[in-house]
Amino acid sequence: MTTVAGGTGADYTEKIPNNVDLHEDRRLQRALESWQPNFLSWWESMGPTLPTQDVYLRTAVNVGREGWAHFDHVPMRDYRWGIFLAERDPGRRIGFGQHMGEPAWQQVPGEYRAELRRLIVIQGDTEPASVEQQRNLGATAPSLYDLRNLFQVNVEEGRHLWAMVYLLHAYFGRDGREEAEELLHRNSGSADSPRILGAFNEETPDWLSFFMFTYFTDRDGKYQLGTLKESAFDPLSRTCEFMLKEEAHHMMVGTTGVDRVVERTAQLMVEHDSDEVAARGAIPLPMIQKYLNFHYSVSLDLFGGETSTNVANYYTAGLKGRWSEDRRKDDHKLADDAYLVDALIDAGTSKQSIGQTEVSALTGLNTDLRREYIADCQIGVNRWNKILAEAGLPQRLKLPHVAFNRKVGAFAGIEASPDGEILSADEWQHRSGQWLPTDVDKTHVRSLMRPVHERGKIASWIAPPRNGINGKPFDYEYVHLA
Ligand code: BYC
Repeated sequence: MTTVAGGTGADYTEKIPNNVDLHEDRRLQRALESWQPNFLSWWESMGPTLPTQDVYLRTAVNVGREGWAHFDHVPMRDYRWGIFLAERDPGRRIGFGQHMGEPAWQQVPGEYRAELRRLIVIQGDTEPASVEQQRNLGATAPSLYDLRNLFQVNVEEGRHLWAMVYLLHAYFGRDGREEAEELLHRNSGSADSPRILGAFNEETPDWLSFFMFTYFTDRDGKYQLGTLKESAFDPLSRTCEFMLKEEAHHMMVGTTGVDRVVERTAQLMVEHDSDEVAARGAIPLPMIQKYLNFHYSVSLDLFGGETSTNVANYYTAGLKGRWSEDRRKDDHKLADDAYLVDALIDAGTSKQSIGQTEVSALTGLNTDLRREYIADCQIGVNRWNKILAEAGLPQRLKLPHVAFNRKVGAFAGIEASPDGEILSADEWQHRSGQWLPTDVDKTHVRSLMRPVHERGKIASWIAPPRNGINGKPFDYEYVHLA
């Protein structure tokens, strides 16, 4: 059956590709049809600013193991933002919490409605936020390959917004529809109606920030989606499972993006036997370290407090699990377990120190997830250090201490150095410029951001990628500019 929406003449059965039998639910279809133009006008006004004819994009067309994605040059406005849930396992049972062993929920239980809606709204809010943060980057892309990757990330974040909006519309009635509208009204960095989580109100003004963001902040997305994939609410679980597939590309953009910046810097350092690469059009290692410090610490905040009753309740109720829940060798209820979390010991006294304290395992679950994330972040740092080692350089990059530059959780009230030394406000004021990007650093990085929109060419501050996209060479015409 083909449904044609009044007025626009758009064929929505075609326009909203889906594997949820949308055409069988006219009420839902109409609700999403009326949200779609609002989404498109948000995309026009808050999405990528660089005018393009078309972009070589991957579009999700199915969820199967083979051939879920289709590559083609498409005008971005015509990208087919679809609704895809991983296939349903009819026998799926809840894997943790007080409902463990019961069949997964196909509807939202009344008693958990508010919490589930809140989790979905927070997740949904981050997706358009990142598109807003990245909207001006096209104008300074270091190559057509990078430009295409930026746009790929952007359209997929748009699709992830669709995924959450589908859940809100399909399962939360009128307040779900209202929340879906609000997702388009809040804006990154807005004074009146900012995005919900801190990191999504920061600027992404240059490509080093973009690569750090896709490495560190998108990786929070990977871990949060990983916990929501465990959810007892099956539609949420299935949508997150499929989102994780797309997320892998965003991780790749971040990891290889930073690889290539480090590689270029290392090349010039070796070539000129000097650390002073700024004048040679590259980004000095200490500056890379400062950007890393900033994006990592801001992303650590996205895991919430070291101890949290919210997360304990989410877990017990079955709404949000742990990373790799099924591989954990415990009772998956944790009611009697304890866990060591990072903490400020003797806070507010002269003996104040950074250490650990034992709490109930349930309230420590944000720390548990943060630690999984930190271990994963370290893998990237090891990669970058391998590039430096292979270039014969002694310098190394490093993740700062978990207490460094935190605005949320146990360390929000103190200042700590990247080595975990507690500092007075004065010392912090005096020394933070050694660890976080200063105006001088930002000005240098921005000065390098001159667009290279010519096929096969690349900016001075970054090495070309080792591989192109979908088997295409680096000098492929990934984007046709308008
Ligand atoms: N900024 O109990 P607490 C992604 C609030 S990224 C501002 O310690 P909880 C993506 C918190 O809401 C993944 N506020 O923490 C990446 C609470 O407020 P109320 C996004 C913050 O609730 C790149 C209060 O502080 N998905 O997908 O256990 C590109 C006390 O919180 C922040 C999710 O996050 C902050 N950083 O955990 C595109 C999953 N942190 O209740 C996409 C859904 C905490 O006092 N969200 N607060 O009003 C959650 O699971 C949890 O809400 C959080 C916080 C992990 C965010």
